[in-house]
Amino acid sequence: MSNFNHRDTPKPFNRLLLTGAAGGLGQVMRERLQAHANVVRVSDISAMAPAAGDHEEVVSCNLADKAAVLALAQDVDAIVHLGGISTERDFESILDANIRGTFHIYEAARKHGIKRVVFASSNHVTGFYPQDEQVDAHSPRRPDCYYGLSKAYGEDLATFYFHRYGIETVSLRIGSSFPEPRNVRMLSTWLSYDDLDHLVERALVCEGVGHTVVYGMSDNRDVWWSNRFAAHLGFAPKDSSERFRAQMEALPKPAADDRSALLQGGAFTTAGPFDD
Ligand code: NAI
Ligand code: 15L
Repeated sequence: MSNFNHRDTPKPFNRLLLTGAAGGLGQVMRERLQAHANVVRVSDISAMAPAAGDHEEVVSCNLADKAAVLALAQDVDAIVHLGGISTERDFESILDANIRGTFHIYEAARKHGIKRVVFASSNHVTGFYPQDEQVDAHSPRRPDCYYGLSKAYGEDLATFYFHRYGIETVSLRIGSSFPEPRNVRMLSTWLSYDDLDHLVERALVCEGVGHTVVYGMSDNRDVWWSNRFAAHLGFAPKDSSERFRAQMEALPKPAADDRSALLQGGAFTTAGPFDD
């Protein structure tokens, strides 16, 4: 009988940093990144499960704290940056967690000589396009909220840090990554966890990515986004939202004058304002 198991296979990274590890996608990727690194350093501002053995390091960190993020990224080979506020909020909250936080990640990468970042951007960078228009990585951005603006800024940081310092990034404009779609919109935007895992793996190991922007969606029937400028990643999603169609189409329909039902960003396009 063979003694082979996946821990005997050489891994592409010694140590990976995962931010946002307590979140929905962070919990998924915390487990799945084990396949790519000897050690995964998992971090969040929120409480996390303790380290599972000697192949994990758990570090509590507020992304808004520059010195803490610098220490967090010590001895790391690549960063999967999922941490931050993941929905629309008041600008000041977004400023600290997402705008300052992502800046701190890139500064830490620069100072420690880390050459690859996988950045969880969002479809809300282009959320103000109508649902009947197809967009791609070269389409002018139309952020649909402060949250979408913060992701657009994160993508600009990625471009700057590549041209100035040679740090490569794949920005994942994730659609809707949940166990299942939750509404009709998500029949177009859904990204299964298996396809997310595959996308993150491609984003980590594919060579010569510069700054590549890719939409994170499964092989859904009716999609709004083209990945023609990200073909070099070799991202080939296998799941499809189609098996949920009947269930989603049976849900109550939005009102005919509901503008958010016509726009790609859905409800994010009408969120706020927060301080009137
Ligand atoms: P989530 O909200 O479940 O997880 C985000 C994590 O970031 C949380 O655990 C939170 O505690 C942490 N965080 C927030 N502020 C922080 C701070 N100042 N310092 C340190 N940690 C902080 O979000 P989810 O769904 O897991 O998304 C992960 C990433 O992917 C986010 O950046 C989100 O914007 C992005 N994304 C997710 C999509 C989805 O469908 N799940 C779609 C598009 C983008
Ligand atoms: C996002 O960017 C959010 O983080 C996530 O919670 C979903 O709402 C998703 O977009 C979406 O557009 O469905």
